[in-house]
Amino acid sequence: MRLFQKVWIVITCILALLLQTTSFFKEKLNSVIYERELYTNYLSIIKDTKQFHYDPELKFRAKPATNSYSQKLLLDANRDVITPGKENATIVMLVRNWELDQALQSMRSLEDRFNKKYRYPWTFLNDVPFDEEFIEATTLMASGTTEYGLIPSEDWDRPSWINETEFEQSIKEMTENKVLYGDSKSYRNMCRFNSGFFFKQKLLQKYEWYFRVEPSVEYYCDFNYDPFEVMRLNKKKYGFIISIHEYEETIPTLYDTVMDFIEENPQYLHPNNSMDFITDMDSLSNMHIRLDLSNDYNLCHYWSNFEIGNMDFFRSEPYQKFFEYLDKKGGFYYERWGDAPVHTLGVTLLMDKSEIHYFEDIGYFHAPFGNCPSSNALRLTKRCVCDADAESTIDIEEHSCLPRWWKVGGKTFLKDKGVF
Ligand SMILES: Nc1nc2c(ncn2[C@@H]2O[C@H](COP(=O)(O)OP(=O)(O)OP(=O)(O)O)[C@@H](O)[C@H]2O)c(=O)[nH]1
Ligand SMILES: [Mg+2]
Repeated sequence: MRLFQKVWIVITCILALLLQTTSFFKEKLNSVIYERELYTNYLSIIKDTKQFHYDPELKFRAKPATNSYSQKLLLDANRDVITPGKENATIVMLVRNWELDQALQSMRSLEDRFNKKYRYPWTFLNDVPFDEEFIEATTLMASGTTEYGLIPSEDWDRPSWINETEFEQSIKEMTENKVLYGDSKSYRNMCRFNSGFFFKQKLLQKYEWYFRVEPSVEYYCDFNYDPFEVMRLNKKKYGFIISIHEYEETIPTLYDTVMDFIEENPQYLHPNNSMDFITDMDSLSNMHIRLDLSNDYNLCHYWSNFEIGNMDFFRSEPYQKFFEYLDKKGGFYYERWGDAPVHTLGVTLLMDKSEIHYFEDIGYFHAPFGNCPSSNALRLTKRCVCDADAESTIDIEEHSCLPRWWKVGGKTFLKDKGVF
């Protein structure tokens, strides 16, 4: 190759390189200019907004007939700030290994909506040992620490005083009658465990407060506060979201057994109990279902798949005696007593009515029902993703006992106590 050819190739290469570098810098410059423009635009929008005195508090200010939970908006100015929760509390999930995906789904939802800012510890309970896969995935999903407890057989399995023939007969009859979970032996263990043993587990001894979570549930809204702290500050001991009617065929003798207990132990009946909530039979505007009931119990119960509560109540003498009495009657096995009506009857009769709290503002779904805050202001400020008018939103549907709770417990919210 001649010299001038070589020089020509070198010059061409340099020119190509220069051209490429220039267009690279030009692109860079353009994008900087574009970003600058966006920023200037953004500033001018903010400035305009200020000129119009935009004030979300004014826009959403409480209306005379509001049922909003709080006078102040629960806007979260420090959405990403972590201030670890200071309450003596844990989030509890009773769960099976094969429910890992569903457990992770619930965890992700609760972490995003609440716990990632507080990092409360999670406690997982199981009647068989958790496997490695479950432990690894849930540990990584949790923002707080995690602990895994194996439930002792005496807290889970059918006790020795249960008559096997009578038990098998009940299973057979309930299966024939297509009673929900009537054919399941393990479901009965689970209900008995949740009624009288979860708060006795070794891992839970160090805690006062618990937040019960089930697999496959969803939390529709940001919490924007620590519910454990709110419960403590307001002297609450039991918090619920959904209240519905129980299937009567699962608890034919539960109410009468509870009444026998109260008759024999009148000292345990709280003077300010909420008996009216479970015996009120008035027809309310939302009640179109006919309840052919065999006793005074209207079947209303707090749906226990969501609970935020104080375990000291369940550990107290009145509840302990109450549970032991029920347990000895065997209805967890001869019938199919659920932990929801058992907790409800205990809370209703043994707890001060003022210590029960309805969490109106926590959006929640456990198939097939949910709660979506009815206040538009709440839904917006708490970034809810739910439809307050959906069929699954149970609060004023006919199956819901909430209007009865409002009637008995009063339709008052924390704002009335000046907490927020
Ligand atoms: N470890 C363990 N957990 C159980 C068992 N049965 C149920 N659970 C858990 O107990 C809770 C309640 O059980 P679910 O099956 O959700 O009962 P449910 O809420 O009445 O009914 P669905 O949610 O409609 O199925 C859930 O957290 C389950 O994961 C069991 O045999 N072993
Ligand atoms: Mg469930």
